[in-house]
Amino acid sequence: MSDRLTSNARYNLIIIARALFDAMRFTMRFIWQSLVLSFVVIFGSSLFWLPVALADSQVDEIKVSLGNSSGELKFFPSNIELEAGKPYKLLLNNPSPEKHYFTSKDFADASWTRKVQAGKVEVKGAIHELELKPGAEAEWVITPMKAGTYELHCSIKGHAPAGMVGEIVVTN
Ligand SMILES: [Cu+2]
Repeated sequence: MSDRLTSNARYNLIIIARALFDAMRFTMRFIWQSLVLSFVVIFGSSLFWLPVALADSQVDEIKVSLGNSSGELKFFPSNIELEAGKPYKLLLNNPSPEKHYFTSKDFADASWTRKVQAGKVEVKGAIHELELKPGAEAEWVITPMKAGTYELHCSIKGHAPAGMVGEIVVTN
C-alpha cells in the first residue's frame, strides 16, 4: 500500500515536472520568437529609413563658371537659387582666358562657410570673394543662413559693367 502511494506520488511528480518543462520550453520559444520579430522590425525599419538619411547627408553641388572659353563676361548660370539652412557645394571654375572674381559680400556674410578648397589649399576664415585664375577651380562648401536676394559680380575693372553680374536668391 505504501509502495503504491509512493510510486503514485513519483508518477505525479514526473507529470508535474514534465508540465513545468513544457511550459518553460513554450515560454522560451515565445521569447525567442519575440526577439527575432523585434529584431526584424527594427532592422527592417532602419533599412527603410537609411536612403532618406543618406540623401539628407548629401550636399547639393552647384556648378558656376566664371566666363567661358570664348571670353564672354558672364557667370554661367548668372542666377543661383538656394534654400536657407541647406548645405551646398559651389563648384566654381574659370574656363576663360582671363582672371575673374566671384564676389558676393552680402551673401557670404549671410552664410556659414564650412570650407573653401582651391587647388590643394584649404582656405579658412571669412570669405567675401574668390579669385579664379584661367583654368582654376574652387570648391566652396557653404550654408546660406538668411533668405534674400544677393548681388554677385566680378570685381575686375570693367567686367561687371560688361555684364559679369548675377544674383544669388536664397529662399526659406
Ligand atoms: Cu571677371
